[in-house]
Amino acid sequence: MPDNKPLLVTSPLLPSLQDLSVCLSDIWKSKWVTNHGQYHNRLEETLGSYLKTDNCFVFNNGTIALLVALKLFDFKLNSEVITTPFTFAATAHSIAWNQLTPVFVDVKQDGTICPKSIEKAITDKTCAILGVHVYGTPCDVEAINKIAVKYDLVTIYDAAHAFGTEIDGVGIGCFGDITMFSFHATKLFNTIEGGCLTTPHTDLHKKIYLLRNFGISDEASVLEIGINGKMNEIQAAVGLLNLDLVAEEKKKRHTLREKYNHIFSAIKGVSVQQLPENVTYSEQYYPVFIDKEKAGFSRDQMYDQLKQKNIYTRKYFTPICTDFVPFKDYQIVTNHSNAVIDSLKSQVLCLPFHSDVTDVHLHIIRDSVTNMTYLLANK
Ligand code: T4K
Repeated sequence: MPDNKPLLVTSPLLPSLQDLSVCLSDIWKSKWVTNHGQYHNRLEETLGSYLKTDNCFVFNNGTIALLVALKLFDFKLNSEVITTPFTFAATAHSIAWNQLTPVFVDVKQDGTICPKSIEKAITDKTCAILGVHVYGTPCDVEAINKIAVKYDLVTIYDAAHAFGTEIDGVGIGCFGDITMFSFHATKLFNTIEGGCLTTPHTDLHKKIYLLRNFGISDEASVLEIGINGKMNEIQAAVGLLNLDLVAEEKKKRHTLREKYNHIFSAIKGVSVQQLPENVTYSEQYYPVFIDKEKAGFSRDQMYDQLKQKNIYTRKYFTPICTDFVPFKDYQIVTNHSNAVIDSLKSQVLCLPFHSDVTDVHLHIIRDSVTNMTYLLANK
């Protein structure tokens, strides 16, 4: 292992300290450090055009942004929100924190929410669909939109992994009624902690603005039960600086993706993420899917094997939400004879995917997996 340093699944993209200190001096001089400052406003403007959405509301983290997205529509208490269990806990928690009921449905083979299972789960209490563009793979936005129109449902997307994803040149944040992006340190574009909402509905803008800032409309009036979702000036400065670095990091990850693809094309039973030609990769994660029968080894064996070599992969997203204590009694609605998620959750492994991954690391990964195939076949 180069330097014997552990190789982690992700590594934050960070601006140079020199560049950051220029911004910090400026912020210090201005003495305006949060509450819709200059850097905050500039980041919102810049991101709006980067994401091709015209509008963008930045938040102090993605989870608060998602809480606000769900709060916007004044859903009746305990209404049902159909969602996927194949996601980070924050997706389901945001529903429950709004005193709404998550209804978990099955996924497609690519890990995104299954439209047929969504339709099966609809009841007269359903108010919304919350899909997740997991690993930057877009949900079937067309099919979901048809269902939403047919049953008069709100469509919310969690695009925590899909920063910069486009379908036919259209920003992923343009689909559905509202979309959340996460800018956590583990995301390719990050503000250390942060996130944003985008929506095509201009009539929602004022309410988002209010909900993000305690519902305050002016010094003397509070119009909504809001929260403190504001991004501070230091986060925003990191964001503006990082935005300049994203293209280069994406290029490096694209090359890394190709190298990984090449390695796994020679390994039976391991498949990789394949997006349709009209969709761009967010370059957020590099998931592989291990079919134990075909590969001769399991996902967990690969995880352990790489860990022994100081390479730390992650089983995003195993356990799934319905394996967690708060949701353990929830069923998964499926339109398939065997729930797709049951096999998917034992197959997926996210490999280190960032520009610190070197060719030496790749050789270790390739050799470890190849040796595993050989050793297990000759056991
Ligand atoms: N929806 C989805 C689909 C999401 O994936 C997420 C977040 C959200 C909603 C919520 O958005 P935020 O509220 O977070 O903006 C991490 C992140 O904390 C979380 O943001 C992310 N998803 C999730 C998929 O991954 P953990 O528990 O895996 O984090 P942790 O601390 O184990 O770190 C992961 C890896 O990153 C480790 O190998 C170490 C490395 N790392 C981490 C940090 C924090 C670093 O190298 N430097 C760092 O500063 O949740």
